[in-house]
Amino acid sequence: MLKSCIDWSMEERAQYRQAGYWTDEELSLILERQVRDNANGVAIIDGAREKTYACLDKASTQLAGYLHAQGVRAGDTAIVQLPNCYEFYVVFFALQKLAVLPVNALMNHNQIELLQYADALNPTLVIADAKHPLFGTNDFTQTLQAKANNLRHVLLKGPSSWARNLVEKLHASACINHHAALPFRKHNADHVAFFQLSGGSTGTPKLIPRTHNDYFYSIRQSVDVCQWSSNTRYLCALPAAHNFPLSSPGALGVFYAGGTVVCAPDPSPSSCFPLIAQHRVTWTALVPPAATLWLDSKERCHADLSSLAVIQVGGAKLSATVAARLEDELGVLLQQVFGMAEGLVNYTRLDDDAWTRHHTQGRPMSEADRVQIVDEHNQPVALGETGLLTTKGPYTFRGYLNAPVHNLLAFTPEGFYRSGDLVKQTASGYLIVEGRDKDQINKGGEKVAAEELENHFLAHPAVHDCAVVAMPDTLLGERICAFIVKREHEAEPVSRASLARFIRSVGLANYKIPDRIEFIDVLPKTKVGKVDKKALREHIKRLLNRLPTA
Ligand code: OOB
Repeated sequence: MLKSCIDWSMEERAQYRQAGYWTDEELSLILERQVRDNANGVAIIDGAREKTYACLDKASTQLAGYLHAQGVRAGDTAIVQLPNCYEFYVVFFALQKLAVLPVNALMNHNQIELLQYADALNPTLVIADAKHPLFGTNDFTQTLQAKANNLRHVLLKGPSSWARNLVEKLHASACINHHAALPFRKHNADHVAFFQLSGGSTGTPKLIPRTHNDYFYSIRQSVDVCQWSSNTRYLCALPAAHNFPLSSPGALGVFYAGGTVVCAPDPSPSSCFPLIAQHRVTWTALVPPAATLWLDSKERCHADLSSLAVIQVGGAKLSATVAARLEDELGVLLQQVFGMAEGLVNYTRLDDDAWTRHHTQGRPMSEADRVQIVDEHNQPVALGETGLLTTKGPYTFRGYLNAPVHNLLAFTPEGFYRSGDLVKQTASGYLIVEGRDKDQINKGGEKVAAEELENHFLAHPAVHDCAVVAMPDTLLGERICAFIVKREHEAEPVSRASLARFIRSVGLANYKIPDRIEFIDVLPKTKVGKVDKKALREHIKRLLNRLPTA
């Protein structure tokens, strides 16, 4: 099942190996190398805890040993939902050592999202946080088990009345015996290492298989572009599971370079500024709204940010004004990062001129990245013209898990992934993101598929039709607006408040809850009969600006 979703041709595989992009190394080797060369280097700072590479390695081996003793085996799948903390990385490497394939859910994912992942993966194992509302009792686990009949093991970080404690399993001396007896063996680096989450534009989110070979290359190449070393002290403030802080170069890049990850609970100035000062942080990664909050924060006057050399910003379009302010007012270098969990990552380079750093979203990180900007007929547009970004390369995936129909649409006939972004390219190969041609809302870096929300609204008896669109927002860039056509002749007229309560009750991640609900008599249609979302975006803009509607 898993192999069938990855489809690099034999020629490409041979070419990537020959060029040195694919080295047939597993991700767990990142840690193994540091244990050999830098065992006492501090890998992770999490609150008062400072963990060396030796500790991280030992804890992940112990956890792998424990899980193996429980019957968890190579090829099994897992759902992991942990906050930014030491245990996130222990679990990541433990599962890599065992060749168990996890999907790392975000902490703000709720029952709908976790059930979708359970449906897609039929996991053997769930590792989550006891403090998450879903795991306070075992009710939700039973619901998960009804979807995933393989599910046999639940470990929770923190005390729980009903599940085993993850942290105890990292320290239990009994594990040491398992450690000695562990049958770790070399795994095939062409195989899937884990699944990334797609931002999605369809009703159900898609899982992105990432192989050891492709992901390892993206980490090495990112470290090279960013010139990281064992002196790098990286503040992980965005959700640890996201591709940006995990591998661009992110925490795995830090571990590859032998530096230190400092865990922040969130990207707010009040969480981050003291950590930067205390641990002399040198790099961090933010989404645009967090960068604006940093600039406008009162705490900035008293904060010591002098160690911070570079702030990376990505996940959504950064305005050139905020870009310039970041450098001027915080005294850092800005690096724009335009990436996607599916693969391709673009960086501005550290020696780029100010115009390039402020006005472009960078260029592909690898010479092997192939980028074609095309029109709706898949024909390349002229240089400098806006078109659809399509891409192919040694670390860009070749198909979502178990989604053959969607995959036909997601790739060009030549196997280029259609990212759904509207971009133009400068003469020197830099990309400028101009917009989007996918049915998605980008709420300050958090992606919401319109169709998923529309399907939930349509399940309400008083809703006849629904369309979800982005509306402009000064801080987040975009927020979510749901246009609702009420069903005629309903005995009880439905109110905005009751629809808002309904959508909150279905169990979606909070960031997907619409910020505004508008009633409309009929959804406008395009000439070919599709819902005219452009007209709806204009309509909500006029309402926001209190202009007369068309
Ligand atoms: C990152 O990954 P995803 O998978 O959450 O989202 C990818 C999408 C892109 O297709 C694009 O629509 C948007 O997010 N995006 C940007 C952007 N970076 C991502 N749009 C404008 N400017 C940017 N700088 O968001 C991601 C993955 C790895 C590194 C950085 C970001």
